[in-house]
Amino acid sequence: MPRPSWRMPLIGDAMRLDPKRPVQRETEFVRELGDVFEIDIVGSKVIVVGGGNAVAEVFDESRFAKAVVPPVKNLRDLAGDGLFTAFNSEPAWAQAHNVLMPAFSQASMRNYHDTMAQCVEELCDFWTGRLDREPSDISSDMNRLTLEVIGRAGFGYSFDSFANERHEFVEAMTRALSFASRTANDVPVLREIFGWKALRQNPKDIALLTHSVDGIIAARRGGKTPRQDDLLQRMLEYPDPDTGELLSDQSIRNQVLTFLIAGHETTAGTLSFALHYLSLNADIVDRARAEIEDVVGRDGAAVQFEQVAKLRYVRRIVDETLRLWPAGPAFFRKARADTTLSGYPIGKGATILVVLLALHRDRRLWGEDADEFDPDRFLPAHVRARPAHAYKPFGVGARACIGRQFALHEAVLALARILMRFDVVPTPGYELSVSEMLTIRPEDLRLQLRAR
Ligand code: MNH
Repeated sequence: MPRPSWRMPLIGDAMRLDPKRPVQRETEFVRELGDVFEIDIVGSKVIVVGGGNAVAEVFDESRFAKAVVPPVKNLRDLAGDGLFTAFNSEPAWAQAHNVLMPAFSQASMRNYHDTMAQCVEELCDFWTGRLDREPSDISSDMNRLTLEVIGRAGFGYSFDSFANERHEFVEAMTRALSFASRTANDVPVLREIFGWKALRQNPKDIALLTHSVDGIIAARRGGKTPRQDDLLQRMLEYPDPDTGELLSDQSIRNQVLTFLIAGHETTAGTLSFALHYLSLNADIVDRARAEIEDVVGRDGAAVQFEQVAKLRYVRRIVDETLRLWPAGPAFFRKARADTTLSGYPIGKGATILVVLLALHRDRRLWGEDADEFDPDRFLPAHVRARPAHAYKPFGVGARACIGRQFALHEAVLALARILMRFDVVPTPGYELSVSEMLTIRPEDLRLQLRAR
């Protein structure tokens, strides 16, 4: 199997990887080394897959499954056996999956729609109050929005994101995520030497996060916050149909932490990238607005639940954004048994990293203009003409994203409303650079919002 050149004793390829932008570095390796190759991070070997038929093989659930390895495994200190970080065999996964799946169906989005719409209005009002100031820090504002949405729609809890400049919960979460992400493919000895401050801070952050979440749960249990038909209520009241058991307190805490982490950074990154492209493409904005006027009307009316599904072009903007910059840019799989991959023999349990960032720009699947932003790639006829494995921003198999409908509904609604209320003006000369912290986001993206 191919591998990067200049591999060193003991530390393997660690020096050739980029701890700050690991997935973007691996994407460069795909260009250099091909669809399948191996990297060695201080003795642990990872097979990297970035395109071609190897991807279709690895997506086959009968031969491969999700692997919980670092950096995802590092998050277990925080979210334990919560849905995202559970090992496939852990009973808490199946139980929580059974209880929560119905709460994430398309129809269930009706329950969250008004809360989502309310949060989007608050974002727009927040921007309106600052129109004369310097351009907005888009990633940070999108984080406010998505955290507020998952907090309120999921658990009836507000972070007061549009009132607070800083929130200790958000800061602790950001540090904890960055800790889990940074310690992924660096050299352990150097981490002890240079990372001592973060090593001491991390347990404190985890304690604060856990404590806050326990507070949210206790408030609902004790009737201090109103009962509403949301994710939290479901976890407190609905037994797993298979076992007849309610989720344990520990499991509910892990799920709440999981949703706060998995449910906000990803959607925020997606919205930020989408606004970046919209700021640069007036023709795409015009087409989106024509559709929005058609579906919603032009009198500034609120977007209704049923209208979101009709905003097909806005949805294609989201789809295309998730192609170029899949918010979760890579995920891990493992071989269920001794097998072969692209003809190479691999052992049972071998770890495989699927690099979506590379797959989603594979010229053989997307053409020579694969780096261009073009929502029409997601016209139904074009989607049908591509193989199913070409596009997997929400992962594959039993462990694929449970929040897909939630994220798509929120993203389409937010973009529609933003385009109704504002012109999105780029900062001249801005060059997109992308930072990674398990998820990806545009770095220092600033846009001017002008009221229409
Ligand atoms: Mn989400 C799993 C991408 C939004 C909750 N999510 C995954 C996986 C990908 C993913 C990829 C699979 C990872 C793996 O195989 O290891 N998720 C996204 C993207 C967005 C997103 C690109 C937004 C855009 N996710 C959301 C939202 C929520 C959420 C919103 C919750 C409200 N995601 C999850 C959970 C899992 C997951 C929970 C783990 C599911 C499981 O393993 O059962």
